[in-house]
Amino acid sequence: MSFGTLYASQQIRSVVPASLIKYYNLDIEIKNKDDEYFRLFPLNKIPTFKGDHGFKLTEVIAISLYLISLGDAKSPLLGKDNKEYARIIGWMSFTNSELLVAIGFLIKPLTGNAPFVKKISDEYTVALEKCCQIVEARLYDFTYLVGERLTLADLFTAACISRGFDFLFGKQWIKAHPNITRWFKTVIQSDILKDHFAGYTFREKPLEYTTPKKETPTKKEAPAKKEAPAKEETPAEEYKDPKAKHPLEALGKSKLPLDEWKRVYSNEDTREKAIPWFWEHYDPSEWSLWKVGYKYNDELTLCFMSNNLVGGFFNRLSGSTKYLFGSMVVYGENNDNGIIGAFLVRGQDSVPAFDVAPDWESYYYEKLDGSSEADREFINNMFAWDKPVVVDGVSREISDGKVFK
Ligand SMILES: N[C@@H](CCC(=O)N[C@@H](CS)C(=O)NCC(=O)O)C(=O)O
Repeated sequence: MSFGTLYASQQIRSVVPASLIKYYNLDIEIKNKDDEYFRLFPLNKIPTFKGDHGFKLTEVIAISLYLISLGDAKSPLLGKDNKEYARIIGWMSFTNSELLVAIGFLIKPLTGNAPFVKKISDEYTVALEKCCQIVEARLYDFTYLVGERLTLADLFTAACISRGFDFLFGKQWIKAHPNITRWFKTVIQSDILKDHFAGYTFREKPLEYTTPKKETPTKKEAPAKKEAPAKEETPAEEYKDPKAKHPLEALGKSKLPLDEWKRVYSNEDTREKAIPWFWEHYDPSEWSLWKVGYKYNDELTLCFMSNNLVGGFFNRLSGSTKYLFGSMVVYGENNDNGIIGAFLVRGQDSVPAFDVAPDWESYYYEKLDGSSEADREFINNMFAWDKPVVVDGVSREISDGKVFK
């Protein structure tokens, strides 16, 4: 009997619910956000659960407890008595609203999801260390958070703290926190988490924020080749079913050879050769064209930070490299800029190609018509970066940009 649907993503709070479903072999479909999700869950956070007869759950703690109740209502993961049960909830709440929030504020600037603000970083470095000291002291006295047995609190806290190990905790941190490290290594090898964390490696040094180099777009210069995303730039290692295929694979091979287009674009003069090649080979029955823009331009500050945001978005889109090509520019000046671009997308829908990036909803997607003169001109300009872009009727200079290829 199907119990329902878990809406999950690659973000960290999905790890425990998805791992529980697999461990207990529950008949629950794990899905990315779809139209129904948006209808049912207006807060637009992950994870959420949809059961039968209108049963809905939000909040990772509630969802995890419910999933265990379906798998094994008497599970030792829920503690041996009501005091342990209450402590499990206490630790999970602490992790969800204190520890993970501090980690989140520290890693967002590193992954291009927020501008770097030293004051905020300093504040949360102190807050995170305070949280870690509490956990470290607890684990000095006990094998696990609640006592001598593994509970749901350990699974959830270890999953969340992995984001710290992914980005922030190097060798020195590990030396200073031997109990958290010992406990973390044990918990990620537990039957429930071991598949997700298989082959987990620790970093040598914390990732530090570096001001990205400014790239100046010029008409003739081929945009820099896309480098493989550095581990630290990609908030990967979160829930991802290793066997899951990209949904766009189902569309089969397309006539337009995307790799060849990417080569033509990189090596040939954009206006003279690449753009004519593009329109000669573009087939609207197989591919669609999209205007993609950032939704929160008002919040952007320095141009290089906006460009860094685009870089982070592109890194997180790397799962769709075979199905996407696009170019995004930053227009305007410091404290008055915006992000806009054009994309070629396999299929007729933008969602399957873009929702591989956890931050895809920070952008809007407007379908373009390749047979319309105005839309063609917009696309050509976005590919060539050699003219100002018209946004809301105002012509704006392009200051920076990146190409997804
Ligand atoms: N209070 C919620 C928070 C859920 C949450 O913030 N989820 C993150 C992913 S780990 C999310 O959906 N972020 C997207 C956003 O904030 O827009 C819970 O504990 O489940």
